Amino acid sequence: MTDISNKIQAAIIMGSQSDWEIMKNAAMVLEEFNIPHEAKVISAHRRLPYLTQYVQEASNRGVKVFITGAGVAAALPGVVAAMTPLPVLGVPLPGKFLDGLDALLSIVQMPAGIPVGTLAVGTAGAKNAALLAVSIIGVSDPSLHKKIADWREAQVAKLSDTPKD
Ligand code: RP5
Repeated sequence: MTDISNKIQAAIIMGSQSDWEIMKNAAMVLEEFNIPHEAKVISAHRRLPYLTQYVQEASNRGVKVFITGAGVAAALPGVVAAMTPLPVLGVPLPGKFLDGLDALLSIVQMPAGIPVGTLAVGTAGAKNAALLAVSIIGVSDPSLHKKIADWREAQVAKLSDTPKD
């Protein structure tokens, strides 16, 4: 996926290639807002040393927010949050048996002290994680802040109060 420059502002990490179908929705939103970003598949339980190295290096490259997605036991978001004081957003992904309730509880129930900002299960969560990342980056970027405000207004402008078939 996109690696616009070596200096990224948002990093998407997912636990498995099988997560990409949903997590690419986060990447699409970041692209819409022209946020330099990249996406990586790095499992916390399969490749912990590489995950540690990547989070450190991404922080040194100027990343401002991590978007993490994982299914089932879903340790990845909490592990990333343990490695950095930067904001970490977590997207629970549906697995084969519990439709993502397992991942939701794994990610949302972080003990006090190491937070993960947990979004909805699945595609809505992936999109909202990226929108929240844009808002976070926009706190120190007035033009981006205005862009997301305008984007929201445009969303509302599309609404109709007349039901259609
Ligand atoms: C998690 O296990 C991943 O985030 C993925 O959602 C789930 C299944 O992974 P695979 O067995 O498809 O690689 O760690």
